[in-house]
Amino acid sequence: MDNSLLGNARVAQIQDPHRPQYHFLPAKNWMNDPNGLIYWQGKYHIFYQYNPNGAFWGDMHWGHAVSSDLIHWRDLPIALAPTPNSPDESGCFSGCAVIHNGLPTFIYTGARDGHPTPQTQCVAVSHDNLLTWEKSAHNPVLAQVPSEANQTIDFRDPFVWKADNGMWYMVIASRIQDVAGAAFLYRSADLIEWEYLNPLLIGESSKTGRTWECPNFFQLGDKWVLVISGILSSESGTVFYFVGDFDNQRFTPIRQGVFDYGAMYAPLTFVGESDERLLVGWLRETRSINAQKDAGWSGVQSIPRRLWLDAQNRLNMEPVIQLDSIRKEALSLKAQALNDVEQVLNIEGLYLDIEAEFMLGEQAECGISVACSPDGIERTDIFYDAKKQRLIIRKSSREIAEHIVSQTHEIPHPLDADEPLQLRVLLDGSVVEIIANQRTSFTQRIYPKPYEQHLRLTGKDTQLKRLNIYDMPSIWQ
Ligand code: DQQ
Repeated sequence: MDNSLLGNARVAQIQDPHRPQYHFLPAKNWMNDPNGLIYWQGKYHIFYQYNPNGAFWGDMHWGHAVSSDLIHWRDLPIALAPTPNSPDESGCFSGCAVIHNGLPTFIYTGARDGHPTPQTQCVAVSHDNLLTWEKSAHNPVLAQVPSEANQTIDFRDPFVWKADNGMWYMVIASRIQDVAGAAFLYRSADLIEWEYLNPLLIGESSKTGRTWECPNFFQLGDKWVLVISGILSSESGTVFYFVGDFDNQRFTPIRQGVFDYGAMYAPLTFVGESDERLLVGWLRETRSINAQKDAGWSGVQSIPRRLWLDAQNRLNMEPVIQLDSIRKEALSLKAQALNDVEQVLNIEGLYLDIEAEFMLGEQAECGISVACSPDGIERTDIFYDAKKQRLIIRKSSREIAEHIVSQTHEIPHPLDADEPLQLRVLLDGSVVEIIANQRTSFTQRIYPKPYEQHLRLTGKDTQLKRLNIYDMPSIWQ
């Protein structure tokens, strides 16, 4: 067991302005998907895909940290490591945690390169408060991909829940060869013997990806929600959600949407202390592999978000309220008209929580720009165009070249009649989590230079209702 994470000195981050200071990431090396999230005996546990050998993907272990408040984390020893000559000899891939017979239990994917079924489902149990994990002698508990998949390669990331009838249910992400990404539904009494039921959902390849990963399936109110991560190309993947009805083991979506249009991937949901549905997602790096290796770290987890459905069955979200307790108010602007203004705000920094609300005229264009260089040329704009009903995220930077390169994303964000635009922006070094009206999410990664960062406020045909900006401390001090 690698104990190097214990008592780590999380000091180096101060010298690295791109390293987030209030989002969770390990002291060093590579992290991707959140795994096995669970609230257990008064504590939140996060496990995560972790490579102990460096800041690059490979040799997947499960890292582990614990928290009382979902904000401050304490590192614990690695929880799962590949076992030679076993179903997970090439890696312990993603999975979830449940409590079975009173014991914390992982259901995860074992990877075995070169094997006819290289991805199989495995079980591990903890007898010591989630610190060490004993792999089941029955592993793999599920090896066979349903024949209708017409492939035996992609079959991973089990998500398990207990139904009211006392049975365990599981969805596994996969694909149907030459068709699209798919999620398969299973049932079990003991987490060991699994019965295949039917596809829970089959996507459309051009819209939601040719392979699905990391499914989540859970009830919110009287509806059910499926969240999946869809591989759209070798470079891009997007998190989608479906809302619908679940009867007789069949899921019928009535609405679908994009959960995050940017760098978030492979989120995992779980149930919090007050039975609320929470979600944590991996915020991928968008800089080169060499830059990640040079930094010595790669991958961040989002601030946990609480989920609910609004009256139109749109999936709504907000950062957990616990985040408010570490904020320090830095600037607050009162209501005012914004007519063709771009105002430099009297605040600097890369570690902020921003809340803004705007009433929009028909011609309104408004928003805030973060991480602006003093001359205003390098910047990340988070704007809204009322005519287009779109959020416009534009990054202008020297990240990839000596000259300024701009990247623009336009995201549909229709507002209801008379609905103000609300923006929540969590800026944390290289992380920009943007949530508009608690339902449209875009995660941007930025690696700005130089490091004197300003904020700007822009508005045309707009009434600013409020702008509150908070300084955010390091969670590691
Ligand atoms: N990451 C894991 C897989 C999962 C993928 C491997 C999604 O289990 O499908 O590190 O990012």
